[in-house]
Amino acid sequence: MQTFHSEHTKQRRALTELDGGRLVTPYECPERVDMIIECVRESGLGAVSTPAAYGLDPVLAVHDAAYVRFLERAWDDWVAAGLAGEPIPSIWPARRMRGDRVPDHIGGEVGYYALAAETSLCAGTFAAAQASKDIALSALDHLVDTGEPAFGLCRPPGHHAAVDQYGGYCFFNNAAIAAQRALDRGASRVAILDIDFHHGNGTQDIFYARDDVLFVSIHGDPRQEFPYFLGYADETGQGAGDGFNVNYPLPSGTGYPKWAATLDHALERIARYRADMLIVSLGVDTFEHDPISSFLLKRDDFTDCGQRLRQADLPTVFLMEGGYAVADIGTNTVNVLRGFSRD
Ligand code: SS9
Ligand code: ZN
Repeated sequence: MQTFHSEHTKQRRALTELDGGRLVTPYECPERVDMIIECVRESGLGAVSTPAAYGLDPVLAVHDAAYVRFLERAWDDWVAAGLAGEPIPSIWPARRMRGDRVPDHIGGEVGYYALAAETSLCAGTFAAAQASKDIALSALDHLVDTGEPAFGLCRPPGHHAAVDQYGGYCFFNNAAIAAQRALDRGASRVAILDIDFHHGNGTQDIFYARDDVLFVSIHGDPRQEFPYFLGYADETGQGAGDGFNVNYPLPSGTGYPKWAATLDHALERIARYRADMLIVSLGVDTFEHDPISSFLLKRDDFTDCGQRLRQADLPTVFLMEGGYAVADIGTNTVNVLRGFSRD
């Protein structure tokens, strides 16, 4: 399996994350990529390639243009406004306020475009987000061109990014951008399986009214876990998309037997859809020692997960999402990929 990787993803190095009531060093850090690429190289998984540059058109195919322009200038505007520290929203268009006005001041704009406050912006965020989607697109093109599976070592992750909102460490929705390109290149039914610990609210949002992308997510129950306000089982899609959104919320403390049985259900749903391509939003924050999550998967469980994914027998692209136990992130990620590749 070929891996796509870029050092430019490390241009995002925010100094702050709002964690509970304090500012901490972000969990979503550049070292995550170093750990994963080191394990990929040691594992003999396959070649490591640099992504091609695709520009912003594939981003604009799923995201709002004003949102993309905001991300490009937000850091400079924050600094120019004389604000200290890193951009963090302090007010939103919450219920009973107006959500149809974008203010002119950066302090209001961050509230308009952020869905959560933990994700500080920084100087390199836009460049890293661009590298991340280029990785996703290159992995997708590799699959379409060769028929061989690929791993996109995306960072920052993407699945929380909605049409016009960032948050949960995500800016561009890499899986959605890749899915749209797959359709543009001739696929007719794309399945996105999101196995990150957190619900992929952004991916769900982007495809909620569509039947050409099936979105299936297994995640911590939003009653107890981020993003709290989406990811419930009764969210099944709307309009033409009715029936093409499937959420499997699971309680804190879920271990591998129950998680794997749920994965099998998810794969049955994908098989019934007769998907012609599978995009896996691969988060390994389901790990038992992840610092911000509450599932109990062990290192070897990730290998078994990869083997089950292989049983789906679909052209597959893996795109990196979360995983914050940095010391183990490489092992856990490569275990999935090797489990998938093993005959
Ligand atoms: C940590 C709360 C983190 C955001 C989680 C985003 C995960 C992205 N105090 N909340 S995969
Ligand atoms: Zn996550």
